[in-house]
Amino acid sequence: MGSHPGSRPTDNRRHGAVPIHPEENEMSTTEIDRTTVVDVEGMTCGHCVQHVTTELSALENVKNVSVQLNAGGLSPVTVVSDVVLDDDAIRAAVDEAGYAVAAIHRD
Ligand SMILES: [Cu+2]
Repeated sequence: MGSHPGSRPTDNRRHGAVPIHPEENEMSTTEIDRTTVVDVEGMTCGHCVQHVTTELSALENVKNVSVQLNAGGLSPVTVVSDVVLDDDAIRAAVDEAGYAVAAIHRD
């Protein structure tokens, strides 16, 4: 260590000055997608899907919500997020939409 020739002024030249991707410049340090599947009870139509999607999408760190409507049964709702979601937050959101959480599965 410390035995560099010291006579190389081009040591800090840049590799073409590539700009940082502007959209990745937010506050995401770790980009690991977490998938949570929530079995929601009581959804019967597209409006139900809309309500649940809206409420879950409003949760912090949620990136994507997709509902597989199973009218009259349990509809699996897949929630993709940056971090592991809190069960209580999920239940509260579904409850807010007017439905019940039957189960929460994580990959
Ligand atoms: Cu409905």
